[in-house]
Amino acid sequence: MRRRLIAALLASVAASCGGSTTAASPTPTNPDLLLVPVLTRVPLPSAPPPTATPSPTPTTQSAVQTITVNVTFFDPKEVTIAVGTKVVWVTVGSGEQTHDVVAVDGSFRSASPITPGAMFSYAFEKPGEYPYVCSFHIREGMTGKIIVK
Ligand SMILES: [Cu+2]
Repeated sequence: MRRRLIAALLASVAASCGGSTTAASPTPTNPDLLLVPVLTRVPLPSAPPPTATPSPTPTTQSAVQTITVNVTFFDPKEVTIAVGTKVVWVTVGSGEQTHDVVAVDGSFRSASPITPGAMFSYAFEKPGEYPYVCSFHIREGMTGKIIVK
């Protein structure tokens, strides 16, 4: 009887003291982590200010007019340009299509056909109206007109 009481007391003492040594200490904090400076890129005072890249002054009216040579049509079909404007016909689509650009009055004429992916250009120096066709697709209505003013 007495031995049992002592054993019970010892057991309760051991339970109350043992196994709880680590819970009392707070989680360690590294003070250095809180003091790490945040590195940012600050431009040096002596650095020259960013220079504006020289760019050509935008012109209100482009001196180049592009016309797309599409499946069976020119896009845009009709354009009005200023004297001196260069018109560039650019072929698009598959290489199986053949096109050319032929002025009705004979004032300009591209290679026939234009190499697929290639382009043809002509500068219009005289005012007037210049209807033109694609000789391969004239039956499909593949015509256009340049109005030079
Ligand atoms: Cu054509």
